[in-house]
Amino acid sequence: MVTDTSALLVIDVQNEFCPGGALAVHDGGLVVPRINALMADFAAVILTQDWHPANHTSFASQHPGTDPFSVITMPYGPQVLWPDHCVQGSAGAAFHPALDTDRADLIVRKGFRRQIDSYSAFFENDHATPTGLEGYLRARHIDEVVIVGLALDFCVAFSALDAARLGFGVSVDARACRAIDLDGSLAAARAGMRAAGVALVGG
Ligand code: VGL
Ligand code: ZN
Repeated sequence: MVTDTSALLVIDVQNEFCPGGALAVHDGGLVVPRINALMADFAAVILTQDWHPANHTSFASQHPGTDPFSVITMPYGPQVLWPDHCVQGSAGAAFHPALDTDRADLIVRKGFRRQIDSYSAFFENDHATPTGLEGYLRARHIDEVVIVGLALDFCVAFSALDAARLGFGVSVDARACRAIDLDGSLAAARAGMRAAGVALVGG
């Protein structure tokens, strides 16, 4: 449901997650027209941007002998090692050229600390270090978020779980999301979101 106190949260619709990017999500770019159309229905539109230093510890390239998509243990828990992606200021880190960024009230950058990854728009991967988005939403009296973007089974799901934990009403419009689907991660993300009370719309 869309009300004065609803925000649209658009997760990581960046070139890197679209065909041609280093961490391309199948059909990633297809979410853009739907997301642009949804923006008109919301009191607030917030974009997130994955934004890593070139030597970010989530990159397999920083751990000699490891392969992309393997998992290591970091002080804050398990961490998937990714191909280098969304390096600050790079073309891959830019928003998809067709995304209507003019409509955004706020852009949240995340993953900028070398030693910790940040999938969620609310907290880094220690589930404790805040990005500041919660305070922004509360200051604007937002109590409900609709989440869309890339990737459904990582940054969208982590954001949805955190939003639910913080007490926001949360829905995810799966028609405006696409997944990486690494080793069953999509099924696990869907189950986790449902268990947390997230409304999964359109699939
Ligand atoms: C993402 C992996 C690494 C995402 C970001 O946006 O889902 N996934 N960094
Ligand atoms: Zn990343």
